[in-house]
Amino acid sequence: MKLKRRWALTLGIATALLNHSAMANNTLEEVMQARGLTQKDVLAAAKTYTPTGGRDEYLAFSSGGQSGQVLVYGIPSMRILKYIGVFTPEPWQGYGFDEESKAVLAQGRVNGKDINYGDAHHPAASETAGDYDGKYLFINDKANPRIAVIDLHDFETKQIVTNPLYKSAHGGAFVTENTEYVIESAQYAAPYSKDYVPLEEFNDQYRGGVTYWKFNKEKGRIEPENSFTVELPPYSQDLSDAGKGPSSEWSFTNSFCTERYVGGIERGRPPFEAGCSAKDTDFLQMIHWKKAAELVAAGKAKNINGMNVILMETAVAEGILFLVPEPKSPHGVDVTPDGSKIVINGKLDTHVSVYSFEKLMAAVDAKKFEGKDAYGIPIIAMQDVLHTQVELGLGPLHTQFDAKQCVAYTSLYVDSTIARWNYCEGKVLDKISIHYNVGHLMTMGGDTVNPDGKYLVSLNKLAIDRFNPVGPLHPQNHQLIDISGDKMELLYDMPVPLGEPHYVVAIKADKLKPAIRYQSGWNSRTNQPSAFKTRAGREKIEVTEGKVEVFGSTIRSHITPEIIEATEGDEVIIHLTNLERAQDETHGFAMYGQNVQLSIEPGKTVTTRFIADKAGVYPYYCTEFCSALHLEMQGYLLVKPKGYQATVSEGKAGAVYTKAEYDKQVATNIETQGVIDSVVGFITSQNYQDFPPVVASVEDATDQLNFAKEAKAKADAAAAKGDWQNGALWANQWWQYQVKAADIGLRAKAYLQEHGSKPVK
Ligand code: CUK
Ligand code: CUA
Repeated sequence: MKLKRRWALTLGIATALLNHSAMANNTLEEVMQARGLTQKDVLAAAKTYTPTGGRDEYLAFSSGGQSGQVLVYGIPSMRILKYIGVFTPEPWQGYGFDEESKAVLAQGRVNGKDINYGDAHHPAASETAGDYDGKYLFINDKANPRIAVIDLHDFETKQIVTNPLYKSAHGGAFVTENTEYVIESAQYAAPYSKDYVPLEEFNDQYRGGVTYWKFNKEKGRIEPENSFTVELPPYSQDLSDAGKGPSSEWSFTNSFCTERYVGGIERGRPPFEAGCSAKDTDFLQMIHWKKAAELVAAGKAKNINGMNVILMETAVAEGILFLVPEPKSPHGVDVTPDGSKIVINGKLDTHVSVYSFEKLMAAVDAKKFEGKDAYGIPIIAMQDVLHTQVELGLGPLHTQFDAKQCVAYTSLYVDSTIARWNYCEGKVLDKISIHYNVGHLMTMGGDTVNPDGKYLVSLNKLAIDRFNPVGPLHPQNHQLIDISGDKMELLYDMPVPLGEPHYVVAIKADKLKPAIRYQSGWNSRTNQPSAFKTRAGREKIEVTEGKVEVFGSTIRSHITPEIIEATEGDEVIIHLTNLERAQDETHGFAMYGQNVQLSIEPGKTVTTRFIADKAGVYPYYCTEFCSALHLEMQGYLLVKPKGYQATVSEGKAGAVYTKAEYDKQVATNIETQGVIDSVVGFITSQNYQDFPPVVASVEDATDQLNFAKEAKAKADAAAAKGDWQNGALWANQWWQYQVKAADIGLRAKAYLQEHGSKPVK
């Protein structure tokens, strides 16, 4: 509907411009009237509409909330481009179905248990010098304290690390200025040990913390052995942010429930929510991570559950950990682009508080503290470091920044508004209503040293009446807002039908360099050549006692092998390599009754493994409509009962062919060859070498034509012997290869025509 509407609008705009009375029944005015659109609506449509083949300026990477996935969409079109399976199996991508990706998910086991979801909150884009470099994305799982690494070269999850200390983790993922570390802080305090510890020992045995996961940029992997945690009191750590510029060696983490209140109405105690917001202030926890890393290197950390831990005692003695009171139950903590200020959003306060990093350092240097907490951590007085406090409205949650100097945007959850304000001068500039109850908000590059401004996305918790009703569970609503002018303007509502996204980051599209194929025979999860890769014509099946191992391939429109035989109880292992080079020629592989669903992108090698524990017939086929003969891309796994003796001879299967059918097929093939010759003639008459996708297609088509030649030779040989059965079958196979070659060739031809190829002399 949306697309149609937009087409109609564009047609309307074009018509109005050209003033074509011949198209009078489709003028912009008429469409606007028929659909009840205002001028403002049409302007908003024109600002977001992206014509066919058009590209977005930004790619947004949104948390998929409880779906444990990441969503990718374009800005300003708000078109969804991809879901990336992260903490959760995702069948389309074969994620959690092939052995290679199962190995990634297995890294996320908690106490040996598979966890099949994640509560994804905060994606973070890798940075170089404080700006997105478009290489990696990280995201946390709050429920099962984990961090995942996604490679933006192929938009796949490569690694999951599980925090061995925490039982939940909210304040991640946030990266330091050069992605030296990925920050993950705890949330609900719990003992570091896996043992039972009674709640009565909360103050002494329960702990929080901030973990700094060391990231190896060259390898694209987190190194747990080089990572460390700074132990914190059992305050509920909330959001974090890494410093920038002058503050880049520090990180900041909010907290709530510094009352250390333990609820339990079952025990006759007032509930958590009452006891956890009793005090007027909670604590901002600031950590000198650079110095903390030096302490770890100097052997001052203790190994707990395999993690380097700097105990609070050490952190205090070494002067790397400080507390600053902040208005009660704060939520987001956001460092300004220049790194000079820290904005604290007070969930239960109508103000945002802006702390000065310079003042913080002055207090640290002068050792000017107003006291210590129960764990001996020095407390810096709020009034000593406050730059300003600004009254914005009810429920300020998160802040992001504009390209314009000193301009920030803060989400107001209770008020359902977004405030634009000046954090240098401490004044409100503009407000816009959103629908409804915004959590995070995001401006383009809004958490980097170099925000672009331009657009703002409001991640609304409730959608209530915005969309067609779809039952009691509503989608979330991401609202796109134009922030380029003096007044913020709402442009678009995008329903998000997949969990509750918490945060999203938008990377300028030209910073991303995604691949279109893998090197042939690639294990994408380890980023290495697969030990199980197969080249064309080298496919094989190895049968050993109790095991059938297939080294197969897929290429339009054929799965090799077409028949796999096993005996009941055998372990069946199937490795498949997609031999295609052409863009977007992914093949799938699904099999009846075995929970097998693979996605094999060009060049990829994947493996499935299962026990054929029941005798029977198991058809398999390709699940991507890859060519005109996609439906014929099929085969059978035949699982024979133990000790099975054949009673039917092979020859009885299928139809019987005659000379007439052989002749008819050959005539068809000659005609088809005519079509191929004309396509090849066109392509080679053009400067096709200048178009890499076409070069790849030509290679693929040449392969198919070579296969066709081999099949033709077999057909000829059979015919020469008067064997019309095999003659007709091989003639048909020859035609199959021709069809594939023609299909690839026609796409290449279309590509050249669309991309303005030129004749070569
Ligand atoms: S949290 Cu969800 S709205 Cu996890 Cu960053 Cu604030
Ligand atoms: Cu391959 Cu359909």
